[in-house]
Amino acid sequence: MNKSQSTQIWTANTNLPDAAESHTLPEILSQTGGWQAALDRVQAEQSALKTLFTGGQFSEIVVTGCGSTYYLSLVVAPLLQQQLGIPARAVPASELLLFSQTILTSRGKTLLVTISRSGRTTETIRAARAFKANRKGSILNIGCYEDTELAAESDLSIIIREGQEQSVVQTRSFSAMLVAATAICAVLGKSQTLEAMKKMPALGQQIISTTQKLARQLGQDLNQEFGFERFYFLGSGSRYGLACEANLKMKEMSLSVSEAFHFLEFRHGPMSMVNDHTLVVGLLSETARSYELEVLQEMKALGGRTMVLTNQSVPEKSADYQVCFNSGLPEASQGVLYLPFLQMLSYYRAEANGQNPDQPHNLNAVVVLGAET
Ligand code: F1P
Repeated sequence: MNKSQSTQIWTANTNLPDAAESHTLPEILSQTGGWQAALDRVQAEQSALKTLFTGGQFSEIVVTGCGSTYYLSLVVAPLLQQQLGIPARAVPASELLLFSQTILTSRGKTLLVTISRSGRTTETIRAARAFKANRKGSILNIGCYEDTELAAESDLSIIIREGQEQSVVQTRSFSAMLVAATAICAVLGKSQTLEAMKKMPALGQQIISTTQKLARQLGQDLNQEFGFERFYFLGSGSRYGLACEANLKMKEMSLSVSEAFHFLEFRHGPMSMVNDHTLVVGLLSETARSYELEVLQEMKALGGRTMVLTNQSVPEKSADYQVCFNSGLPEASQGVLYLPFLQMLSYYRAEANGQNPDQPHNLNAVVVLGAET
């Protein structure tokens, strides 16, 4: 594919052979099983969720996690506020643990939503314990493992075992927990989208099978055709959390230079980094689509190559490449559809960089700290 080629909407149905025996790629390719399990789990817990939420009379919601699950919190908090009409914010568990007075108000009760694949991350456990000891409200936990220290602190746990994975990097777990959180928003917000969400696993599988080739092409940057050296992920609203997660995947798996920004923020300085070895990946919204497309057109004019992930296709002048969902889902439920391509992009970049995405440089699956000082 040469530089002059315009926007590609990839529909080719290709299941590329797994180039290297790894956990990460099979986990990415099989993730929609976890989506279905998440929907089933939330469906089964609807009454417990409604009892917890209505019983609590919460004046605010705080969503927390660490690393990937903090970024997942950044996706979920805007959805909760939008659908439930009460203030909701996302904070890293370390901030909630160490600076709770800057986060929790003394007025009213707080619903704390903890998100943790393992349920064993020390900061998240300690933050939940302190929240509980200070009788600040109730705790709703979302994770992938039963009977954990975090679950023991929680009033209700939504656990998706099918999200469990061998790889250190979160892929299948992240998307399963996001589907669960999105479904919880629908249940508590009394919207009808839970029924509409039932088509998500099939949609996700279709996205995976039709975009794997593009992800490999761009990720591996075959023959240095594009010579990508920098990756920027842009997202507005709840998609900013997805941009942060995509950035983390690119870093964790491939050790590439990458950053995430709110879409329009990119103009305010960071775009100085754009050159013809840059890929700017826009996670397009429906709400701010026209503003976001303008940013991408400007980045193309600066020499960057651009790619959009979008629910409706975009004009060719706005992007060199696009992945189009055509989901028929409301914007608030589309978040998980962005993930498979972004995960595959980082996986293939890692392969090209000779990195082992199963066991990223310097990282462990769970951060367990020593005794409290
Ligand atoms: C969170 C965590 C992240 C890290 C990586 C592995 O663990 O350790 O900090 O970025 O994604 O997971 P958990 O609390 O979700 O189990």
